[in-house]
Amino acid sequence: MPTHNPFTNPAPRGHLDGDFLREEVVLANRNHGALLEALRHDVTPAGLHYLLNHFDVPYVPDAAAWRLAVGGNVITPLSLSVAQIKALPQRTLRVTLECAGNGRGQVTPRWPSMPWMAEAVGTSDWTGTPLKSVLEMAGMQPDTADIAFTGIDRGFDKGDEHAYGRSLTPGLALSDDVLLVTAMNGQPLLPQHGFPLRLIVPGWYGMASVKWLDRIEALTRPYQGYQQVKTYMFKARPEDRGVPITTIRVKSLMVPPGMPDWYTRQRLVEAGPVMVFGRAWSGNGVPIAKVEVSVNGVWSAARLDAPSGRYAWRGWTFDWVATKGEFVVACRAMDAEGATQPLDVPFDRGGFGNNAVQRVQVTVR
Ligand SMILES: Nc1nc2c(c(=O)[nH]1)N[C@H]1C(S)=C(S)[C@@H](COP(=O)(O)O)O[C@H]1N2
Ligand SMILES: [Mo]
Repeated sequence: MPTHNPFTNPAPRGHLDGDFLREEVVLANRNHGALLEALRHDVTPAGLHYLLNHFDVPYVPDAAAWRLAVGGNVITPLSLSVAQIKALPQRTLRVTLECAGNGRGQVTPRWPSMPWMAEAVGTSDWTGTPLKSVLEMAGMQPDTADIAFTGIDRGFDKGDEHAYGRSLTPGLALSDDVLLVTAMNGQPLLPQHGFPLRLIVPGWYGMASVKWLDRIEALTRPYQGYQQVKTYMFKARPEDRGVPITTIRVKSLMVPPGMPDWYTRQRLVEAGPVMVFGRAWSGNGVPIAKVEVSVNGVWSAARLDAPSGRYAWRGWTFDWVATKGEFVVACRAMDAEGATQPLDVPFDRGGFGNNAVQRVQVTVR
């Protein structure tokens, strides 16, 4: 292990309002969001999918040399090439990924980190091998309590040096739908999305879907990696122990109607019939039950498109007859368990899980 750590005493960082810091702007340039108009695509073209990379995107010139180690509390430790993993039965699942920090930039006061507004979401057809097949090949010892997944990307956060890693309980890891993925929308993974191998955990916020995966380790105790226990916790107060962030909260977004002003992104719509289009999704495979649209505070039901997969967002449309004036258009989804989006931004210290309704200011002429 390296001994020298220049970041053990990081510069103090605190909540703030107003102007974005230089550090936030740098993160926003590295980690782009989806363009909201791209919500139109059932499957987000890979180049329009949002990105969240904590450290650097690894350079992997030779995928044939990649090995996934499966070890720890297993009966048979494995070292598998990508070709060996792909030779096992494959599945494709349409999955909506959303970053747990999506909407952080709208929380007040705001935690300085990746300052997402609303755009950290996308849907892909992910192709891979069920994780279960590989875990069964290795054989989990019966006292396995947790399974850790580590990528090759490495760096520091709050003075803690680590490779990006997360864990799943054996129950979830052995479910049919968690995949070891090699392709996104029928193409090899792009470098920034985890080439050559990543995990996809459908129904969970994106942090669980570890990219550049090179090690799986069965543990007899809960995993204590930085990204598992030091962040991705809901906290209202600094002294809170925190509630681990898991599955995606119900949410909807619309394609902002009309045309934008380049700088302010304010919208202009011509009077007359306007079709408002959007998407709605929830976590853990829970279906969307209802979407409503509000025009200046009056809510009406939107029409839902047919579902396109248990873990995929659902399209919706709303016919608005726009008349001259100033309007705030908002949308709100409810899932089949009755969870609905809050009207106000929920406070969380790290700015996680903001699923408040989206509001778009529109001028009709
Ligand atoms: N190895 C590794 N995996 C990772 C991350 C990372 O920084 N390193 N970021 C996670 C987070 S927070 C999210 S939201 C998703 C984003 O996936 P995408 O960039 O392919 O959209 O990847 C997750 N997997
Ligand atoms: Mo994320």
